[in-house]
Amino acid sequence: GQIINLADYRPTDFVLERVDLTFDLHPTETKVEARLIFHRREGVDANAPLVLDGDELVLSGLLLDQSELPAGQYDATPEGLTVRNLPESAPFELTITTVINPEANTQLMGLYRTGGIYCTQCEAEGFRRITYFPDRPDVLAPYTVNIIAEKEANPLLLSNGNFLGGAGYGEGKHFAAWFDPHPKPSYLFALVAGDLGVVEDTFTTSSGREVALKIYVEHGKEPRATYAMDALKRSMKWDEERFGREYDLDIFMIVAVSDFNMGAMENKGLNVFNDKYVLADPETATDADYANIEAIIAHEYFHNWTGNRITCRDWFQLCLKEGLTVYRDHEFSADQRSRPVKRIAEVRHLKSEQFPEDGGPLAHPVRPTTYREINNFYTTTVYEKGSEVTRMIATLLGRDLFKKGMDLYFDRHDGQAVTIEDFVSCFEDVSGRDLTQFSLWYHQAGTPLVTASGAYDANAKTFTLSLEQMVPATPGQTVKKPMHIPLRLGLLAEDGGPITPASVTGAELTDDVLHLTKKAQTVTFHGIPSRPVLSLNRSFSTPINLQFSQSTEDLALIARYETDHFARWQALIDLGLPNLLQAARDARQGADITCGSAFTDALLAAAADESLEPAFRAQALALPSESDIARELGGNNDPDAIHAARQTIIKRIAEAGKDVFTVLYDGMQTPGPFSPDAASAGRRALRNAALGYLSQLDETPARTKAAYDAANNMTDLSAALTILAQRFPDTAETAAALAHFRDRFADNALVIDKWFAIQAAIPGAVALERIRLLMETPLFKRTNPNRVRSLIGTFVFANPTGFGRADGAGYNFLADEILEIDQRNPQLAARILTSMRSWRLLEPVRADHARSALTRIERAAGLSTDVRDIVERILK
Ligand code: BAL
Ligand code: ZN
Repeated sequence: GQIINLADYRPTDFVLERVDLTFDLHPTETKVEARLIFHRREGVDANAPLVLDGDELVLSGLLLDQSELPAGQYDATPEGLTVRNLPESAPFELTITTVINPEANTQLMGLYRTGGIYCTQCEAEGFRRITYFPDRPDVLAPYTVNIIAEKEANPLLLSNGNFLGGAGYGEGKHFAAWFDPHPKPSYLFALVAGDLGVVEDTFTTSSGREVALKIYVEHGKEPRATYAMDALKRSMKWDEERFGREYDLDIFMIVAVSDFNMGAMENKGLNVFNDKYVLADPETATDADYANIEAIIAHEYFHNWTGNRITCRDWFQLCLKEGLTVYRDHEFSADQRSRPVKRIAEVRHLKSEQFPEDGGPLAHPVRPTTYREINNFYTTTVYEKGSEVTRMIATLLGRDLFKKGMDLYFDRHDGQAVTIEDFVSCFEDVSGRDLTQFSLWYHQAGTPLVTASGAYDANAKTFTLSLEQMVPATPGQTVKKPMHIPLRLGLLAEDGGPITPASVTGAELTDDVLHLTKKAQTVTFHGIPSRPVLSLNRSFSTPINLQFSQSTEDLALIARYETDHFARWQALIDLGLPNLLQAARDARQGADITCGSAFTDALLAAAADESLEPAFRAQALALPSESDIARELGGNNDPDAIHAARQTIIKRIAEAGKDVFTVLYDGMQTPGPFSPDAASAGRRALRNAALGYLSQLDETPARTKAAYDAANNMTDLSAALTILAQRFPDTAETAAALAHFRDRFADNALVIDKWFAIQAAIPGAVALERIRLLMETPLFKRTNPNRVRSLIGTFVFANPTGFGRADGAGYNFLADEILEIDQRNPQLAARILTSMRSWRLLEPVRADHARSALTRIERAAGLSTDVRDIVERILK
């Protein structure tokens, strides 16, 4: 794996006009014939050869305009095909034959087999594992695909675009032909063949065209695909209404498969999904599963315009489609559900996953300029921070101009492969605003730190806000420039009502958006009748760390009266976090742990406040995780001390809130048949949060076991089982519930994933032994990425005391597993290894163990580029 640099980008020497593929499918010997029509790009040297990408390929035939080539005219290796002496300007046809082995493809990139069906994954560079090809996103062409396969085993033959026709093919085979008229890059190619059940529906677009909708799942699972179908139809409608985007083929298909590296893939007209994000029914799916399905169905569908119709010029531009499409799916979910609750969940995720990435050795800009393995850049920075940057453009421009800018983007670039600069220009052109400084959000890595302080002058009736920004150094970027930071804010009077300043000097303020553009800036609000309480970074308008000392009284006031409910939640976190941090420091020193009553009072008031949505109250009751606390502590971290501290504070909250939690647990029932709607989900979340606190006061598992026995849906069942496992791990009741759960759902892989994950998260040093035993059970399947993620992934990402035990055994286990998984599936191994990204924040003894384990991985023979790239960056 050599390093690829953005600065080296240049277009291909040859233009690809058309692609005609024929697959003769066979589990171990699939023949692929690719007929590619090229012409030399104008101005390109007449001697320049055609160079195509390959990965583990063997060439078994090559024709130029239907004639054999002399051996000297080409070179083929597993990694590439070079053809010389090609026509100077006339188009020519290259016919390339390769034979590939789908059964042996354990990387799950290219064409592979899962659950007896053929399926593909080509993003980012999987197509080159199928045939030699200019496998890069700026090479767009229409595709015709012919699929030949044994009819009985593969009644279904699918590819992108519209169905052309099919027929028998003799010897028990049949064939089907598909044509995709929309020029596309190879990463959007897909093929699926096999025997699957289907859920069908139709959607009539705004201009009156009828689109056939099909979701393919394993036979017998059709009833579990109806929610996904509903989400798809809502997505199609929403994209028409909100962004004016209509679907453009006669058919839209989704195929659910059980072995998949990613969540899902937006192949043109033929999305392939990890079945985890398609299948749901009340008995087997949690409310979180339903919400994820809705979001990911929408996300992949929205890619049809942001990604497929307009794609990326090169992989450095990945955020062009991903950041934008995440923003679009966030907006969709916010419209379908509760906007503030959705925003809280997004920010929680951003802070837990992206902030540690941005603050550690894997930090990279949203639009990087260099990479060694593109698979390692499908990160929360590209996706979630990329979405935040898009959101900030919308904040800076306002809703109408943002819409205009998007319209211009769709008009101007439809059918093209473009860059972030092209995207940003559209918003500059519609608004007249210079976004040069703002664009640093794409180019500078690291989470900016904004320090704020305020002073009220009663005589002058002014409130002065001093702001300073600092962008921390990140790998490869030591010197940073000040950014354009849009801070939403509000001023509250002592009674909680809003204060509107007469005027503002020192910064641009548009509506409630303050523009921080300098390293240090002093802003004065005039005409302020009494000391205001400042609510800063409303709705998390900008993804920063904010240092702003506010009194507990001011925070409590915000928590109680802010009209922005996100800000209320943030104030509760800001009240609680200092207690958690101090408790962790005290626990490390062996000192007593205390917790201020201002925090517990405010938290319990919110929990009991019936004017607030239950889902919001549940979010308030969910304290920052142990990893969140570790990140905020920022160094010398001892997972055991953090765990002890957090548990003690949870217990204090439970004691102070016993009555509140009892009322919630008894009263927050969801009567009637199960419904996955957001309001019902919120009630379940709040009731289960109450149960979690009550269990802290219980001496025995009786109450939680009763909740487990009474549960009539997966949300309540898995919540009760989680509480049993966490709070009462070594009891007969927990053992019985775990066994019951396993036996009841033994034939449902997605639920068994939950069974593994719940056990993998049980804290304490004995966790590792539990993991090893679970790996011995017949239910553990190394070949299935979901299973590996549910057991090993949960252990290393979500069990800080078990994984980070003081003797380093957890880190050693990880090293063994990474080396093992890497043999089969490098992408999965590299992803799991990122769990070590914050190892330098550990206290010295653990940090030493972590370094040894990482060094062992680094020195191992035969590492994939994926793992080598991550381990070297983490150790640097
Ligand atoms: N393009 C990879 C999967 C996704 O982000 O939709
Ligand atoms: Zn995406």
